[in-house]
Amino acid sequence: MIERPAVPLSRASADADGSAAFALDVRYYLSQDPRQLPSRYLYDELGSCLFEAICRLPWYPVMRAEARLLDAHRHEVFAAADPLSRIVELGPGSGEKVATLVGGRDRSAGTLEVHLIDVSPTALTLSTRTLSGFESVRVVAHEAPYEVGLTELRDAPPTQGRTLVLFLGSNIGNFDPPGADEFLREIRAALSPGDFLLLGTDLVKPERVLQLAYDDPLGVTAAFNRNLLVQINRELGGDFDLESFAHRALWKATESRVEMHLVSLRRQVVRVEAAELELTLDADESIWTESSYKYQDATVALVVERAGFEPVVRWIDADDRFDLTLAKAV
Ligand code: AVJ
Repeated sequence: MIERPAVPLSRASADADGSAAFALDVRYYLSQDPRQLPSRYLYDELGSCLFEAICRLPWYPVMRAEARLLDAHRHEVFAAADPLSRIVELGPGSGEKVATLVGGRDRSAGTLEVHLIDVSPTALTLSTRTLSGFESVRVVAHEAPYEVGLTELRDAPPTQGRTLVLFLGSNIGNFDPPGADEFLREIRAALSPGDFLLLGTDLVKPERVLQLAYDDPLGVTAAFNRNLLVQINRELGGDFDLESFAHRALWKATESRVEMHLVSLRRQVVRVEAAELELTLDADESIWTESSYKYQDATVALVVERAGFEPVVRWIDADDRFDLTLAKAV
C-alpha cells in the first residue's frame, strides 16, 4: 500500500542505528495521509509487557484459544510431521507456545533444534529460558527480522528430518492481504517440499466481541497503543501530550480488519526533535497504528495454498473462533 523509506530493516543491530531507523519511520509514516505508525514499534520492552498483559485479559481470547488447540493437538502435530528435526518459531514471545508443543514430543525421538527468530533480545532471552528444561533440545536464537532469520535457515538446511515453521498468535493478521501472501511465500521459500508450517489465525467474530478485545474496559490495550507515543517522546525527543490522544478500535467489515487508532482530542502541534518533524493535528484527526485482519473459515486454506503449501489438518476452537492449520510444503 505504502512504500517504506529505504532504511535498514533491523532495529536490533545497534541502538544508534535503531533510533535512526525509528526516526525515519516516524517522520515518514506520520506525514502520510492518513497518518500512521508501523505496528512493529508497539513491542519495546514496556510494550511487550503490556501485550503479555493483554493476553491475560478476559476480553482478548486469542492466546488462550490457541494454547488450548496446541495443548490438545500437539501429539498429532508430531505424528503428522514425523520425522521432525527442526522447529523454527517466528516471534516466540515468552516461548510458552513452542514449549507447549515441544512438551508433546516423544521422549525417544532424537535431538530437536529449536530456532527462535525475533528482533527483540528480551523475547529471545525469555523464550530461550522457557525452553531450557527440555532434554535433547538445542535452542538457537536469531536476533534478526523474520526475513533475515528465514534466509539463514534456508542456507543451512538440516542433514536429516523435516523442518516445522511456527507462525502463531494471529501474527499473520498484522499483514494486509497482499503482504500476507508475500510473507507466506517467503516462509515457503526457506523450506523444502515435505517441510511444514503451523499457522495460527484469528477468525471473524461478532463486532462487539472484537470491539472488546481491542478496546478493553481495563484500558490495557489503550496503554499498549499510547505507549507508541511514550516511546517517541523518550527516544526521539517528541512532545506528544498523552492525555490529548484517545485510543480507538474500529471494526472495518469490508476490509475484515480491526484498526487501532490514536485520535487527537484537540487541534494541536506536536514536535519530534530527532525526526525533524513538526506536525499539526486537527481535532479528531487520527494516527492509524495497527491493523488486525480476521479471516473467514474458508480463506485460511486458500491463503496457505497460494503460498505453495497443502493444508494437512485444521483445528478450530469453537468457542473463540481461532484456527490452527498444519500445512505441508509442496
Ligand atoms: C500480536 C498482532 C496478534 O493483532 O491481535 C493485541 C496485537 N493489538 N491487541 C493482534 C494486539 C491489540 C495482536 N497480535
